[in-house]
Amino acid sequence: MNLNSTFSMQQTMRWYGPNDPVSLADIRQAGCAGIVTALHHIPNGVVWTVEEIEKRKKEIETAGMVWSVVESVPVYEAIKTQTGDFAAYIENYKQSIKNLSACGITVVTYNFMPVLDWTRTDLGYTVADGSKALRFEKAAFIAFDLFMLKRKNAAADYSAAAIKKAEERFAGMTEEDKVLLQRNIIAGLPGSEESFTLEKFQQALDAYDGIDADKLRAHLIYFLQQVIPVADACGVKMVIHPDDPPYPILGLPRVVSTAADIEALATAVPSLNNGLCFCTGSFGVRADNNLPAMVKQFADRINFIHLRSTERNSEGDFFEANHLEGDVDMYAVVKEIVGVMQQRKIAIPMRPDHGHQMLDDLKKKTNPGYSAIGRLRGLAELRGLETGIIRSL
Ligand code: DNO
Repeated sequence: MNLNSTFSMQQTMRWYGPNDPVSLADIRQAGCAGIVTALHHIPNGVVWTVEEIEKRKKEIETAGMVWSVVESVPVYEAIKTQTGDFAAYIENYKQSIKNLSACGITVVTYNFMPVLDWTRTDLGYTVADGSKALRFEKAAFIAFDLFMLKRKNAAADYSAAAIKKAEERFAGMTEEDKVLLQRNIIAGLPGSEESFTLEKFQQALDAYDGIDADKLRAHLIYFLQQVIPVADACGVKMVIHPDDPPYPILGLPRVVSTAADIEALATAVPSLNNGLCFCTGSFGVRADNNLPAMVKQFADRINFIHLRSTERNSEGDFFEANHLEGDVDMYAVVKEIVGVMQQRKIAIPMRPDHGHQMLDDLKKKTNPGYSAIGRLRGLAELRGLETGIIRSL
């Protein structure tokens, strides 16, 4: 097999901009050709100007890489609830897409999760080897919902056994544990672009009164009907990131969790620029998501890949495992992706998603999930896996 004629994933890492403790130079040394970033300093809903985009792009290029993917242009909450000035926010969104395209940046990630982006209860869960991982512990999450947020009718969402477990969990928490739990859930993980106090959080939840999954899906489809024609006209691939975790939380609907969800979006807005960010860590939390089959099913729409694994238990908890361990069959997924890239004759950008805090990084202040060394380990393993698959074609 002539390796020059094969397509392999474009290796990238997420970079949070000039304040990220991991520098562009670090990412380059990890072997990356591309950067995944956003203009985090621009408030949600405000247009990204060509000037600001160009400035960031130059910084990346000066460091010897390219700005491969935007993650994310956030979707303003009013667009999800279809309230207030939402039409104006959609116009702003279109303008940002046009401006990105004018600067040659053509893959844009977004999500449609109400209120919260990705959610974890524990940002420093020590695994067997001493490194630290991110974790979602159901009992702690339910304890937050029932006894800290005290959401109305929340108890109706959980089984008696789950409530009992949450009660016990809560009784064992110190005040410090409670503060930390609340902070982990609502103070905003990196990239989520939102941060709340308990009171503001309840108000944000209230904005979804009367919005069930069907309604939220209709709002998402409306958004796509507005934005995808613009993406078509300026050659931008929009990629939606799945829900994390991939099921409804805190009484909020979530509609990007399964193959059926993605299929519904593709049917409603068939353009291939209505694409998918294939995140194995998010989809992989559900045992009923067959990841290699999903890669096959959405082969034409996957234009960005997050590779990460999680390990579930029977209680509904999960933690972020090493990239080649846990419940995701990474070999099967990457093999399928390699096949898709040969068929489509393109290199799809991929980033090692999250990583354990380990070695020297244990002594440093790092963005949860986005420390240098853990991601470097993940990337190195994934690179080796892909090389082995390609060599054996
Ligand atoms: C977490 C990320 C998400 C993702 C957004 C995309 O690590 O994968 O925050 O960037 O959901 O809009």
